[in-house]
Amino acid sequence: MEKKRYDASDITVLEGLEAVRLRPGMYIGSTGPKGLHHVLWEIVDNAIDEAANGHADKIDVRIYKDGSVSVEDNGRGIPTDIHPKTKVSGVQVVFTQLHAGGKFDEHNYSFSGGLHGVGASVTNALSEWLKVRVWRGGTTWEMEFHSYYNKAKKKYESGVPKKPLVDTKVKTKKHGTFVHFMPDREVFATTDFQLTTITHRLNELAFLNKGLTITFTDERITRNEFLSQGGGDTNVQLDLLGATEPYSVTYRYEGGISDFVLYLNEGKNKLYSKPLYYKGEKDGILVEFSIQHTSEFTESMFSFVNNIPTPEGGFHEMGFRGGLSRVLNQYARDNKLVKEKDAHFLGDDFREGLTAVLSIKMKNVQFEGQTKTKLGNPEARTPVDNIVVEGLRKLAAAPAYKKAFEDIIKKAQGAAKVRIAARQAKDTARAKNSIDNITLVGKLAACSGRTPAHNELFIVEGDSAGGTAKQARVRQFQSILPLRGKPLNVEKKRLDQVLANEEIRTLISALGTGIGNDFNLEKLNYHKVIILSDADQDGFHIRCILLTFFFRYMRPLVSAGHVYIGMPPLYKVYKANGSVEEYAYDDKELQEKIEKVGRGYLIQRYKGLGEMSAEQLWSTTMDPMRRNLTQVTLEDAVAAENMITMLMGDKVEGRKEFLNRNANFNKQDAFIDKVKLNKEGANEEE
Ligand code: TTJ
Repeated sequence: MEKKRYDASDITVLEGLEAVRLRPGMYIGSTGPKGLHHVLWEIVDNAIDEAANGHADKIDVRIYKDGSVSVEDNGRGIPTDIHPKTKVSGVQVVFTQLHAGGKFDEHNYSFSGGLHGVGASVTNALSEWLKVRVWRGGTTWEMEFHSYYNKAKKKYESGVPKKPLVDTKVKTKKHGTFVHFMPDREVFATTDFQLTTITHRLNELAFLNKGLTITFTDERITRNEFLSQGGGDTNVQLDLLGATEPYSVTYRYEGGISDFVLYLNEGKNKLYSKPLYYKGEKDGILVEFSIQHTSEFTESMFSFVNNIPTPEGGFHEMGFRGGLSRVLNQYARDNKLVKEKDAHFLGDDFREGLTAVLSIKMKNVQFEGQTKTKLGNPEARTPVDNIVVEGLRKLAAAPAYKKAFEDIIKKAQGAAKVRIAARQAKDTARAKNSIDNITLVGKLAACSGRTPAHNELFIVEGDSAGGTAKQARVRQFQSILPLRGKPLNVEKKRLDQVLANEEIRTLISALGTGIGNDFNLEKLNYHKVIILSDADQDGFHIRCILLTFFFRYMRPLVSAGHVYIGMPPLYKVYKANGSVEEYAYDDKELQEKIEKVGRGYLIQRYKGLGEMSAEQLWSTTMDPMRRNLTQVTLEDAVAAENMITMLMGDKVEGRKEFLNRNANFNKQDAFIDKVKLNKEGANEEE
């Protein structure tokens, strides 16, 4: 280390980074996979800002073989001149000065994805090394930082400049910023960047930033490795020319969020082919929305604030819904599409089959809710409402959209009719048998314990496996709900049909939360809801249907991480004399267990849960100490939405292909992969 003098401001700066290093969770939520990706998003956000302000139109993200990652933009470049106040370069300020942005404000940082804005210095503080290159004013600047253990002081020094900012005098016409860093293995539980996590988010960012080109390259994997591992679109075709090139993908959408809507509606029947799109600004809030109706019955709303997803909704969505409902009701009246004496449509009527993307930009954002992904700024409501009204009025006046608006009203009329009929049917049914009143829950074998946080509900495929599970369980905290046959495909049903299904009603009342708008997570009776199905096609289908149901009607249950997939073993490796018994959950593990058991091993392959004894089911699948549970969380609602449409929707081709490709059930199936899985306990840090 070269000797360097630091002035007073440097010292507070370094102390700032030390604080980050000491308590990373305070700044990035966790040191698990989420936190790891968070430090990358901090850097990407800076480049996105530069693009959003019109100074860059290209961003490249690259993962290297050594696990490091870089982000490059073609913007103006971070300022390289000396900051008069701190007496250090702009580059040094950016990477060593903790961003002021409200990180000590309880409401302003989030533990669950979404909220960035703690600044590039946090990434620096949590990196083994970080290198910056700036192309600006015809020359190339470079600077380097590192973190290391200071033996004399017996502590880590974090994000310390290794080289000052230097003008390398390498002449260039280029302008932009390149940041390359290695996340610190001492900090993160894992430093393995996930290709799908990154590509999903980059794709989303490309949708949200019209015309921006984002490329992603992963040098850890070749194109053909990627394709043969089931990546890419449904057409898996080995690429002969680029076979050994690193996997690389480019996202660019001229249509921005309208292209996003088209992407979400892929494979659905659209009422009109061109999404409605409008952008406006009011009271300092930028509002952009795009909508398209399909023949489906459910609503798919994806909202964003400052490019951050807000799956829990909030005031911007309220404004959107209010504006949409008002302007469409008005349109129906003005154009005599409804009779004078007819009742108004309800907002719900206009949102049947609606796919919408709403993206707003505003200052001083407050995130709230279970997962801190709900916009809590009431001042966002009216501007969004007004711009939706203004935009849809303008669009409705254009002859090209006349048919679209008429079809929207027609669809709403259908929805209103069913709503009124369902209400009447429900009122009659409620008198005898209200959902809130079912006390005797079908075939549920309820546990005796009364502490929801300790209780587990196993949803088991089939009566026979259900019977085994009942024998195996610990009655104090484990409940068993056997499902006979297949519960109905909720994707294709209206709410009233879903509620007519007895198995689903049993499930709803067992969970205790209610569904849809009435859903209340606080009433949940079981903090672990475990789907236990066979590792075959039927089991896969049942699992998809249940996840679809949770996704559609109990989404917070999934996003709060209460849903799990139980993983029964596929094989038993044992000796005939009974001296050893080992279980394997996939083919790789099978090989390991075969080696472990040694000569004279025998293999039993389990075809279904029903083949196991109660003792085996307990020890391999139900015992909290030994089982292999996988948590389902909603990391990527968009991917889940698409996957569900493909698996559960009307079009058959994609599904067949998908099922063929994923016929190897030993692997995590791709649906599950899109929804995002964590090993039990893996996210219980912080
Ligand atoms: C600041 O104001 C003067 C002109 O440049 C502005 C700026 O900082 N632009 C900028 C920063 N462009 N790109 C960045 C950037 C890019 C990456 C990849 C990482 C970071 C920390 C900043």
